[in-house]
Amino acid sequence: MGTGIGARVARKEDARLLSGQAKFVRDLKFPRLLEAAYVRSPLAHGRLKSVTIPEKYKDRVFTASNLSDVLPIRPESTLPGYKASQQYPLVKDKVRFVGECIAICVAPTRAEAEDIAEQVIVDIDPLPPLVNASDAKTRDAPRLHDDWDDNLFLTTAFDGDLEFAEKNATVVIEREYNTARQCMNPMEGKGTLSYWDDKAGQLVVYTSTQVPHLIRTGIAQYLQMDQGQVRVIAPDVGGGFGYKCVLQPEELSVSWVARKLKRPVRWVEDRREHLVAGANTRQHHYKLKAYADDRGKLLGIDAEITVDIGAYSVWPFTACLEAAQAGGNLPGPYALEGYRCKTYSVATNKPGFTPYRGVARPGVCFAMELTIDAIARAVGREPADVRRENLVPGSAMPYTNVTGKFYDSGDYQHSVTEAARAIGLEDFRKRQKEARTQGRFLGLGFGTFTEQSAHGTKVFAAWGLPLVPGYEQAMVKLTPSGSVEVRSGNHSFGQGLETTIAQVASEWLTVDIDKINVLMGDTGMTPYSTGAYASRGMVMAGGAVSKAAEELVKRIKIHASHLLQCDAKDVALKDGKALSGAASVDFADIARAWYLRPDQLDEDVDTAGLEVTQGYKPDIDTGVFTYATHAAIVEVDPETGKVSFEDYYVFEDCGRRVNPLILEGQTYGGAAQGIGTALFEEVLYDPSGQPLTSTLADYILPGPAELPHFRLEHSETPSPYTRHGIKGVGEGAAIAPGGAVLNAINDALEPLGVELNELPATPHKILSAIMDADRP
Ligand code: MCN
Ligand code: SMO
Repeated sequence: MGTGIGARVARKEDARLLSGQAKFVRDLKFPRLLEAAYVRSPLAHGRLKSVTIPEKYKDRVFTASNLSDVLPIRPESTLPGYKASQQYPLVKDKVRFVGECIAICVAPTRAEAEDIAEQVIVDIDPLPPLVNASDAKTRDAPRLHDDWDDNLFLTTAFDGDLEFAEKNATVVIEREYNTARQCMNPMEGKGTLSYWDDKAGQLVVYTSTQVPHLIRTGIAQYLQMDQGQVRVIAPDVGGGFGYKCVLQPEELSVSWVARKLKRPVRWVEDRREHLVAGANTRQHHYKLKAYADDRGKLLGIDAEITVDIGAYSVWPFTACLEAAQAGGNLPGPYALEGYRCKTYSVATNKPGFTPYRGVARPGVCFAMELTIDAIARAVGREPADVRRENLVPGSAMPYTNVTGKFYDSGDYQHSVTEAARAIGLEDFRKRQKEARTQGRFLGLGFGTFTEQSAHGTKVFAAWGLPLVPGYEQAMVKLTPSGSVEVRSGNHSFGQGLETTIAQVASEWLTVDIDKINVLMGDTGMTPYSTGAYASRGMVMAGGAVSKAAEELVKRIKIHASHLLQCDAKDVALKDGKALSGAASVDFADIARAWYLRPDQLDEDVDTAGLEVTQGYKPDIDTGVFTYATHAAIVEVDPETGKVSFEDYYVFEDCGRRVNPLILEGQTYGGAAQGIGTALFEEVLYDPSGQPLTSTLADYILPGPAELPHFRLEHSETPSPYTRHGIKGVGEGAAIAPGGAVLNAINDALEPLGVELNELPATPHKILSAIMDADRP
């Protein structure tokens, strides 16, 4: 195996990331660099009447009137009934959330730029703010977008048949569920540095992004430039989580000023800017009715999902992605026949919704998993059993579910069995009983989900997004000194792709990953890729590297056969050498012959060379499905509302694992974020739309002390449809904790008659629920 697929090797990138050698946007040094600060809207909703700039700063401050040649960001969707929003990178006429950019100010230092920003006076006529989706949805609510006839980006309906369920159900569960608005808080905030390169005739944009090639398209489109005039480089990126897979308005205004002034300009988001203007994800409301028989077998679900989108659609993923995914994924891993679902994507005076690790599924998994437990309580059975009996059985794979999802492989029921075993279900029930007699409240909760990954063209098209392809290209080459170089237009921003695509190349080329140089994230020197999101990087970029490396192996063998005087089919590769019997040549010899000593090769040499670019797409267009069950044991303190973890176990299957060590990190990190979603994180607004959580003292992230010791096991069911049987997994672990942890809390507090149906379960909410339940 060496350092190939399946090897548990440390990450290549850690040498620089852990020693302070990494270069983030903030670390770049350029002569004559100007730093940018923004004048941001102090109000949630209003008409911008004027922006007054002190005379001496006229050439340092730019507003929408300067950027008149920049088109507004107007993400398009092909979904019927979708309404597009228009977002000018600097507000032109109407502010729609607190923190929206009104003017960009530049100076040699950020502090000076901020001082200038403070002296710019904005005059805004306030309009009534729409802070809640439920208010914004009403007929007579004021309009956020003047040319719309309501505040709905989109409504969708899935009209399945519930007749059988309604007739035969002995148990009907009705619930409302809420998930909170969140921000993603990558360690490194967003940041962009742009300059005009006269020699190349290009605008060069360094930006902290997951999707460099997409950002080039976006910048060219909205600045009305040819794509050949734009080069986007993603340097080291300190986490993305979805926040960095969309075009940010700042990327446009910084680039415009850099081109205008012919000077490098940089903006680096600070934490307050992130918490205010990046407060943009996960806020769902569910109204759900579930039908089941007396054993808890699900017969049907009737759901209404409202997503509080905020003011604008993001480019390119639009306001539609969340609701389209929510409606399609609510049935999740369950074999459900009757399904009806309506979704509403509502415009409100908050920042626009961005995909966040798991996209919609943390919400739907929460709603579904709490419903399963509510059914189990209603029929008096063990939730693990009810869950298992409702899951798609392994014998039914591949399985097409009620919303048309094609589950390619796996055994979902087995994941519950394993989780129940590992968490010690039977023993726990005894301990729980005993603890109750001592006034202690222990609870156990499960969360099971599927994670669609590496979706194909068709899947994105069905979500209204035809510009996202289900394929990818990569280049693999031998350099003149015989070392291996991999080039991918995808990017590595914490999830480890830099190492794992090297492992894929290592698998074919038998060269240690330390000797494989991986170049990523620069549109100027990599094949086109839409980037890493939707857990597509490993399958897509890994698949493309695999195909290119396979072809390179063929070519290496042909050239080696000339040097070894044998038939190409008798050449084998081992440890970076080509062997034929006892004779061998190094890759260095082969590369030298090709690049520097062509006289050593045959006259009819194959001119295809030692640089290979290949494209790849999985054998199906519907994505491949990873799955997992999370199990949590908690203790709830009824006096303080504090939740502590006794145990947390994850059983996961993401097909063939490329790097088990990285996967552990992915799972622990994702689950930590999910526990933030479950217990702590919540963006709050006052009735005028002012954010109340604009520092990390108000917006609570979990730290090591709040997290459990995670235990993790994998099974490996290779996907029959991808190279090496790999499935994507980067988002997965963030999906289940909301459901698993709240089920555990509700299990713990059952004797008090408490059932919490809202995220996050803060101590305050837990105490209020206990008090409400106590009330006679
Ligand atoms: N992997 C593996 N074997 C597999 C599948 C994946 O070893 N069978 C490993 C690979 O190291 C790969 C990583 O897991 O680099 C994630 O792979 P994949 O599921 O293909 O996801 P992407 O490369 O497309 O990464 C994006 C994904 C998403 S969508 C979010 S959101 C997220 C996530 O990854 N953001 C992250 N994980 C993150 N991890 C960190 N540290 N930072 C982020 O911003
Ligand atoms: S939210 Mo991940 O970048 O798909």
